[in-house]
Amino acid sequence: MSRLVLVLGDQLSPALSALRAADRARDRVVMAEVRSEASYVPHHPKKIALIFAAMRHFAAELQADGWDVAYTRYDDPENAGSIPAELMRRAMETGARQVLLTEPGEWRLIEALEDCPLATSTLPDDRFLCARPAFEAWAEGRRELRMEWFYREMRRRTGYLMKGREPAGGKWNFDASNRKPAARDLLRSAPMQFTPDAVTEEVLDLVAAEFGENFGTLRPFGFAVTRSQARRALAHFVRHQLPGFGPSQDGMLENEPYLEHALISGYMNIGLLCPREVCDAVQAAWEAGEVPINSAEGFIRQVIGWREFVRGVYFLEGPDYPRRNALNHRRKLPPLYWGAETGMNCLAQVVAQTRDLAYAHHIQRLMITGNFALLAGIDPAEVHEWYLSVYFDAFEWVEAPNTVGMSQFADGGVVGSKPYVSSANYIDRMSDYCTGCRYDPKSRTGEGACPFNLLYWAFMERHRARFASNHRMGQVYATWDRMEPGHRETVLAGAETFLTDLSAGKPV
Ligand code: FAD
Ligand code: DLZ
Ligand code: SF4
Repeated sequence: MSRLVLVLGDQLSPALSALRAADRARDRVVMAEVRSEASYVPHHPKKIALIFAAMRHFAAELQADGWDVAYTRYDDPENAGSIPAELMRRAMETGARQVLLTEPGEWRLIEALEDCPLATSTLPDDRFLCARPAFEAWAEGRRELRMEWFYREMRRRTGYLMKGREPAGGKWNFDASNRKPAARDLLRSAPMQFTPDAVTEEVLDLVAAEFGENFGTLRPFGFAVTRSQARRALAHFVRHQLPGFGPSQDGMLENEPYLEHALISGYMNIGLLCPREVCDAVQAAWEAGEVPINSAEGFIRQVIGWREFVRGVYFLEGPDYPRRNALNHRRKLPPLYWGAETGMNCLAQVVAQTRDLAYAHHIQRLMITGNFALLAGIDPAEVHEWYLSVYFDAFEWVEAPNTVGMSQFADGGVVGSKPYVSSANYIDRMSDYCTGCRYDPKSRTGEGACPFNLLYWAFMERHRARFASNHRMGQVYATWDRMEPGHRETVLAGAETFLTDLSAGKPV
């Protein structure tokens, strides 16, 4: 009897394990645009359009390749509304009793499929460079999981940027030559964008009609929606942007959303590109002398290090991970995250960019929106839902460890050994946001004092019991304790007033 082969919206890879294990002559591929997936959070319209358009193109490619594909469109009157219900409907149609699938990237869907009355055969998702059991073996018996050690192991295992057993260039990490503020450059190349074809235009009309109320601007839409487009975007990045990636990767400039960033996370996360081919392209460019080691290493670390590490943590820590709240933060996410007006220019810029592009680069996510949420004590579950909604690359396996762990320290230190917080000083150094702001990044008291300065010290004081003994934070407490008691009280009172206003919905 034939089987059903499930292909999810983030599994659009011809070499997917479920497709490799299936029989093209007898089995039936099932793909479905469904309400349950499109509305478990209010996804950005561009994200939904990317997924639906890429699904439709991928289904057509499979059909051209001889597969029998049962594809359900969102507006199909027969649409059963969820992945398990669609599988049941297709099983009734064909008489199939067995479903072949590649493990989904989210506990929610793994559990929903476990409850499905059909017999499922689940294969590992081997598009990743570190299989789940390999990560578990690496983590076994370690007191702390630190990305740096995992990364070195991955360099050795994959051979990327290695000279025998030693790292190329003599160092594992070239951050000392990176981490520079970004400079304006009129000749800077942007990521490649694509004109929507008729298939994508039809999806855009559907998304405008069904999800037009969600936060985010749908048009113009320029994402790659096929593997061949995504490969062109990768080649463009390696040639034109990667050489400068290292030095500017932590910089932020107004109206320069991408700088030298690749804009390929979404393509990797839905399967249009696989991380191995991305790293192979970077390695080849470095070997050909087209890319300096600090840029090649900075980029490879994100892909074989952070990307694989956070996935390992997500599955190791279990389904409750996204709901953790180690610092007991309870404040509601303020409306400014959904575009309400704010005088804080850095937040206004990053939120507007997020609304328009469904994209912000790592430091914007970590040190602007994430930093503010942590300092202001926002409930990490609300922060998590926001990040899962608004970015084109957001899937829980990667978003939750970055948000709940790295950014909000709500996992109590699984992903990072100390919270990523900063006062305005860091933002002023790494961006030009402060120049156009009504607040003063140098000031801690008085009317124009930058809220980051007030909240930074209030955060430190609030969590003294937890962080004062952290050897990487001792210096911060020593600086705070050296300040005049009267000055400290003024700063803390200013923070309190600011937070009261924020919670009361007053414009800040
Ligand atoms: P580049 O800066 O060009 O980096 C290259 C690639 O490295 C990325 O494409 C990505 O695949 C990988 N990468 C870099 N940093 C990370 C990281 N910390 N974790 C995993 N992969 C990484 N990334 C997502 O893919 N999905 C998310 O939902 C997501 N949520 C995040 C939430 C927060 C709070 C933070 C701080 C980071 C988050 N990241 C997420 C990581 C990172 O911000 C994005 O991967 C990156 O901005 C994607 O843009 P890019 O392709 O231009 O990346
Ligand atoms: C994110 C998403 C959306 C918006 N829509 C669909 C869909 O209609 N059909 C589908 O198969 N997948 C979709 N996805 C991706 C899934 O949510 C994703 O597979 C799970 O979150 C597991 O990572
Ligand atoms: Fe952001 Fe403060 Fe700088 Fe304004 S002054 S842009 S609020 S860091």
